[in-house]
Amino acid sequence: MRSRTRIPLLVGLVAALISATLAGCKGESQREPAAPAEAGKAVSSGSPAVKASDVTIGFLVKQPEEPWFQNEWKFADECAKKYGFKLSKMGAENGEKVLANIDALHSQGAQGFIICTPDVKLGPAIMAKAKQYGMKVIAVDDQFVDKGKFMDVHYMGIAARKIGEMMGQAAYDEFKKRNWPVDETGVCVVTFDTLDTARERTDGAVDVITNAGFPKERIFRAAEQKTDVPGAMEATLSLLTQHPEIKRWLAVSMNDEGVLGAVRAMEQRGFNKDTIIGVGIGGTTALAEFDKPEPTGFFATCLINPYRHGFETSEMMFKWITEGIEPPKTTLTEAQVVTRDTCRKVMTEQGLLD
Ligand code: FCA
Repeated sequence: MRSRTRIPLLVGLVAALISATLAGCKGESQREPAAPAEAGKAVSSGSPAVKASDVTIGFLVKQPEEPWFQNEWKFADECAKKYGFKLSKMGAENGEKVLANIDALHSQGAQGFIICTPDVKLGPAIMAKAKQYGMKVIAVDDQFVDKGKFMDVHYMGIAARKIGEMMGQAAYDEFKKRNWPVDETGVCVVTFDTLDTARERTDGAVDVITNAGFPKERIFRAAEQKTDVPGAMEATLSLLTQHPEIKRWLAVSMNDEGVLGAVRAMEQRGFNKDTIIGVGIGGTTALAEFDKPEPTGFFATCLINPYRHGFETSEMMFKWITEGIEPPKTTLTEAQVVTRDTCRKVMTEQGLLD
């Protein structure tokens, strides 16, 4: 009889002791102040403490061959160097690669990743995997979408509509300056409407141009299958075939690659710097064009900032992991119009060139 009552009592005592010890431990680590994050030193992430050198952050991009993304990586590397964490740069050209790379990041012990997804509809699958592994996520450039709505995921992108309007205004101003006859002119809009940030940019440009009084029926959309130079070129060539009556073209798109593809297609059909006004969004791709000995139809670009999208997102992620500082939910970055004459100077001033 006696022994039967004594065993549960003992078990209860031991259990109480264990839970008191555990509570004590938790209390200890919760009281730890957040140490400033410095290379090699232990930093607190609530619990347990994480050394900067134990931090691994992934940076996945949908088009690693595009200069914009190479620059994001370059500035993310600078951030990794400054703080002493490991940066894992990965191409994420399709859904399969994205998911496989998140698995790989998990095996590397990564605590979080930044991603420009190849398809915004992958958002829910990406977040499910991140949750499974306890990883933090920041979406960059292209915002995740679930059932037609933006997801509530930390995001840094460009102020797409505003910058699109800037692009349209720059093209329209140059058209007015050149005194081109409206009835000889057309606007070629290389579109990628399934991506919100792309549609907002080109819609912004079209709105500004039509609001300025340019006839709607002279604005032509060319849908690209892929947001790169060949994709835009293909779309534009078929548009040009359909409209041989147009003698002068304005060209806009979601990025420099879209406009460059349009300009190359127009050149193939005999247009040149005197009959094309191309205005893009980007900077690095435009600069290579501006650096050519002779001007081309690529007239200007809206310079956006890969330092912010690469360095700052990485810094936000690092501080989130090590100090528990949650980044702002949405960060939208701005642009500035530059031309052949000003692009290199402004990029240098902004620290975007080596
Ligand atoms: C998108 C585009 C890139 C760049 C970025 C800010 O992801 O594909 O070219 O414009 O947004």
